[in-house]
Amino acid sequence: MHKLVLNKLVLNKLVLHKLVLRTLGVCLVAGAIAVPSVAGATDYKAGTIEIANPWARAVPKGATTAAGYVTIRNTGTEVDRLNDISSPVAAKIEVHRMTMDNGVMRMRPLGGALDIKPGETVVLKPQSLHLMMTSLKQPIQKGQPFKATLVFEKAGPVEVEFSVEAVGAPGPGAHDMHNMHDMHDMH
Ligand SMILES: [Cu+2]
Repeated sequence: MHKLVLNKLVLNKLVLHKLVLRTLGVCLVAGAIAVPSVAGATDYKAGTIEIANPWARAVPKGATTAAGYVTIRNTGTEVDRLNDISSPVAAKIEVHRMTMDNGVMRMRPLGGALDIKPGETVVLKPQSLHLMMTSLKQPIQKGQPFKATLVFEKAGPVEVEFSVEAVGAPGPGAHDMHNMHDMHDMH
């Protein structure tokens, strides 16, 4: 019963998401549900910047884009800025923002660097800020982590490893929604 209700919700969101993206002609990201988990944190530290939970969603075969998520905390007293992200898996990675616009979910590049203010924790998560990897150079497959480098204005470059969760996974280490893939193929 619980599962049925959840599946229906997910399906609705997938349909909406795809329709919107198709209409706008922007990049396609695997369907999203908004229940991120904080389990299985892997922490990195550089200067006053702390990075936790880098993870990405696996994408179906042939997909050219994928979304990644990460939590960034600034424990310092000055603003820092995420200036660049790169990874061997994608030609380009940018920060995207997802917003509700008249009841329609849209996403677009942040347009400029991502600021992390003193004492602030910026959470990139499904249906919110995310890392958009485009022109994938290799498949993003469940259980096959990949490396990426986040370059901060003050903290400098930080190499992190992204875990890869199932297609449509709500968060890192969340229980496997084994039927998501089939549902994704339905439309
Ligand atoms: Cu995006």
